[in-house]
Amino acid sequence: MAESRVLLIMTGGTICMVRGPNGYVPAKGFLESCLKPRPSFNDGSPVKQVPVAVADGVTKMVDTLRTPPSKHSRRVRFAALEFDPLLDSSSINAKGWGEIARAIQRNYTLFDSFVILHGTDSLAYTSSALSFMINNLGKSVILTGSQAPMSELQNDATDNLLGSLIIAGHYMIPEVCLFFNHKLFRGNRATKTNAHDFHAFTSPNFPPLARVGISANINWPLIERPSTMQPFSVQTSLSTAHVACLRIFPGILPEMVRGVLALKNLRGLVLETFGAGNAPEDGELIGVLKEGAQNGVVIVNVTQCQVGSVSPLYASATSLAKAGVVFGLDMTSEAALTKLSCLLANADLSVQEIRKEMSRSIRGELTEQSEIHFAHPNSFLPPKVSSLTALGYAVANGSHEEITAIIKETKEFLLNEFDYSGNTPLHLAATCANIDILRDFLSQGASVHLRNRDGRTPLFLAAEAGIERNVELLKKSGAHLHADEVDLAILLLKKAQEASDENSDWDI
Ligand code: ASN
Repeated sequence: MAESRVLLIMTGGTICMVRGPNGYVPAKGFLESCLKPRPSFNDGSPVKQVPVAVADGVTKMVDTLRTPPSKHSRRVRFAALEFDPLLDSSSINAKGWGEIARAIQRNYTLFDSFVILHGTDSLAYTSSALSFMINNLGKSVILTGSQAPMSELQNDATDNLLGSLIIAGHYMIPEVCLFFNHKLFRGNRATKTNAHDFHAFTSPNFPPLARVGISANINWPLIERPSTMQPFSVQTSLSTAHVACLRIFPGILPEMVRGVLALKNLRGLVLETFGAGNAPEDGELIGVLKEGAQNGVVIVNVTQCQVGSVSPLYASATSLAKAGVVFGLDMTSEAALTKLSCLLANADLSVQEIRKEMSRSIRGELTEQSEIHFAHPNSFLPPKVSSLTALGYAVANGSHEEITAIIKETKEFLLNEFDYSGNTPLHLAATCANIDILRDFLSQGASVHLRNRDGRTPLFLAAEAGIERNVELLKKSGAHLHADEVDLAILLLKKAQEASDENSDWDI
């Protein structure tokens, strides 16, 4: 039966806490003490160990657990990597975000996807930060936590973790996501809006990417996919020490803003304004902001309202823009602050370039004005299956023109769908002599990590077919052999070697 491999990265938070004399504290050994005794996380199969990269160049064999089969006849095998010390998330900072990013990077080729367990207080900051720190993500990274610990009888930890594992183990959603209370949100769109209920997070300006009930309902058209043929990489440093966040309020004094802008080393400021981006029409206040912008501070305007965008609707917002304050449109403060910290840490970007990027969507974190579409009332979706089949034939015929026409006509994203034989279009293109088809699929965001019915990646098929150019292109786009394929590849290589040795004996 099919099995996915997921790495749980435990950073702390309520989900792993137990009662102590002074209140809840994080407890070590979550897998062993909380998950092993629970049948939904442990099907009771014999212990199996898998390699986990625990530090640079250091890999350790660790115990795993496996879930019972899902509705899709798939089991999810998972190992856990625990941070030391475990944190209440109110204490996390850029150093912790760097550690999470590095843990994903080290284990990227060893696992199908990643679930990060984290406290809820700063969860939206961490999920936003990671979305900007990770480039060309091809696998799912899902952050979750809980409002009540798994050690309590009534908790939301079981549902949140199981839902995250099910999504991570079944679907290739190449985004940093936040899963909570049956909903999967884009990580940089979510915000904590409730300190008490299980319904702790919302995504005010963007619909959930998925809802999980009896079955999972993924909103595929919303999923962002990498469209550059670059392998996965991470940026592990952030300039959080050079940014600040300031909330405008009635009666705010220009000297208060001046005080913040005068902070030594300040390079970025997120200004939380009223409504559609307004601040008091106070000449001195605007002058202070203008001076800050002229001194090179990137000042970004986001709204204090949960729903809606900053726009030049009112003269007040326009005055701020004229003073050099950048519109952050409908970004959350969490997204604005972490994006700014990430961009400021990139020495290749000028202040001007950073300002431009802050109004542009780089990870789906804001809605650019041009993205607001209205659905055509008569729009008609052709059946996915027939399009996929037609696409399969076109790839087999090497007919690039036909492929372009099918993709253009089909409203749904076809490239990560499995056809009747269990292959995605990328699997078919991997063994096709026309490399332009492969290049085209990759540049449209086809996932290099999906495995076909036999558990093979497109890279494996290209190598097996001996098409070197396709192998190189897939590798350049971040493809690697899945852990299960490596042993088989070694075996095949050995066999091929033996066969060629036999042939050469015979020749002699
Ligand atoms: N203080 C906890 C944390 O953020 C809150 C939680 O996880 N529910 O670590």
